[in-house]
Order: sequence, then structure tokens, then C-alpha cells
Amino acid sequence: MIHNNVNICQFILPDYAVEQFFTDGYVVCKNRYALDEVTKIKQCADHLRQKAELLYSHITENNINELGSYALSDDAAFDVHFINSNGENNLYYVDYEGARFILGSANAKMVIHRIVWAGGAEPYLLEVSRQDKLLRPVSQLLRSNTADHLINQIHFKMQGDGVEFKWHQDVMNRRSYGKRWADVNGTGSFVQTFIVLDDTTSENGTLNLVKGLPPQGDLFLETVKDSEQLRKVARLDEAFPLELNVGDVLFMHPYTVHGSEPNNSSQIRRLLINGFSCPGANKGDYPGVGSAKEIDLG
Ligand SMILES: O=C(O)CCC(=O)C(=O)O
Ligand SMILES: [Fe+2]
Repeated sequence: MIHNNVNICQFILPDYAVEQFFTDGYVVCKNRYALDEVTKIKQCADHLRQKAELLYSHITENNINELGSYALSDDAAFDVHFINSNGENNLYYVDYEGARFILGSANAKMVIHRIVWAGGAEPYLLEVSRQDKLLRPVSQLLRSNTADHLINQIHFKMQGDGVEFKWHQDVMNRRSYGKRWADVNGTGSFVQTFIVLDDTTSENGTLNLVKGLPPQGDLFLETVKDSEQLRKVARLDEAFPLELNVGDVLFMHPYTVHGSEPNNSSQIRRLLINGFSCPGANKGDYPGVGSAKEIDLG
């Protein structure tokens, strides 16, 4: 199924693609990132995975169950910022080397829910995310020459790890970081970009999207508790799986309803996600060393 794909090599989005973004809620640029760049990003993801393993085994072997500052066996410091333990499935937010690791467990194995401000620990992830081919479209979609770089995040989805993202609009996440989030440009004030690192399919937990921005904008979906009501309000019957290829970039509007299911295939599904907001929209603090700073979009 072909949906809103832009096959262009120029950095600038054609007018029709900008229009699609504001009606359909997303646009896909095919082949934006070269294979050698994707390979380097995956190497960074591998390093982060090793760091996550180190943190997780240290935390579990030492029965760490209180917030605070700790040290690994090589004396490297880390902070446990948040713990939610409900019996077997603990959730830990761990700050280490400038990034925040959101770790958990499933079937007594480590699960990486996400690595927030991943470039804090692997600077190439920031470098590769601040290239014109990503920033110029962001500038067009935000209608701004500058932006606050809020998100630089790696999502791993491995077979059987159960990682899923419930139906949401990204504006919900923005509000969760700062109650005073404001749509300063009147068209959402935020763009989320997904750099595809593995081909995505319905089996490996690709994004499911509802095409078409809701006229109300922010639907405050976190307040809709009844699943039937959610189905109606968010038009979930119209959702479809957006299948993407390595090197593609998805640009998504903050009011687009989307979610993703667990990876039930043997193929890993990794994404490098970046989020940019109009200066003035965000007033909250973001985790990670150097996050949420204003950058030039060129
Ligand atoms: O990784 C995914 O499947 C979804 C991620 C997402 O929607 C988000 O981070 O806002
Ligand atoms: Fe999202």
C-alpha cells in the first residue's frame, strides 16, 4: 500500500508534501539516510544495548530498589531516577553517560523500553540527526528557523520483549513533560521524526496510524478510559500499519493518532526518533545532558 510517500532527493519538501503533512498528519521521505549512516547508527545502538545490559545486571545483582546515585564496578556513576516495582516486572529509569535508560524485565530477561536522549551517550546520534536532510523539512513543518531539540531516542523492539506503545498523540507526551506546553505557532508546534533502521512490518510491531488530523487537534486521549469510546473518538477503526524501509524517514504531526504493538517476529525493529518543538512551546525539563536546547534549522 502506498501512502504519502515522497520520493525526492532534495532536502526541501515539495509544497504538496507539506500540505499532506497538515491534512493527513504525516509524510514519508523514502531513502533519506544512506546505508553507511544507518550502519553507524546501529553500531551506536549496539553500544547502548551493552551499556543497558551492564546497568541492568548491576541493578538486579545488587538488589538496588531505592532511588539514588550508585557506581558500576569500574566506578562509573549512574543515577536511579525512578523505580516502579510490581512483583516480577520492575521498571527502572537510569541516568548514565548523559542518556536516560528506561529498562524493565520480561520473563526474567532485560527489556529496553527506550533510550532517551541517546546522543548524550553516543554523540554520533546527535550529529546524524542534525543534518540538513532532517532539519530543513522540520523547519518547513514547524514554520520556524529554529527549534528546541527535545527528543533523540532509540527504540529497540526485540522478539517477545512485549514493548508496545498504546494509542496516543505525541502532544500527550509533550504535555507530560511540562504542564505549560503551548501551541505557539497554531499548527501543533512540534514535529516527530522517525529514522527507520530496520524494515518495519505488522509482524515486527510497526507503527499503526490513523490517517487524517482530527479537527479538534489535541484529543486528550489520556482522559478517555473506556475502550469503545477511545475507538470512536480516535477513529481507531481507520488505523493501518505503516510499513517502512531502512533509511526512510517518517515526519509526524503531534495530533496524529498512532501506536504500535509488540514485536512477534524474529526480526528486530529499531528506530532513531527525534522531536523538535517551536521555541516557546516547551517550558519543561527533558532528561539527558544537552537536551531541549535551541538549535538552528538552517
Ligand atoms: O516506537 C514506536 O513504535 C512508537 C513510538 C512513539 O510513538 C513515540 O515515541 O512517541
Ligand atoms: Fe508517539
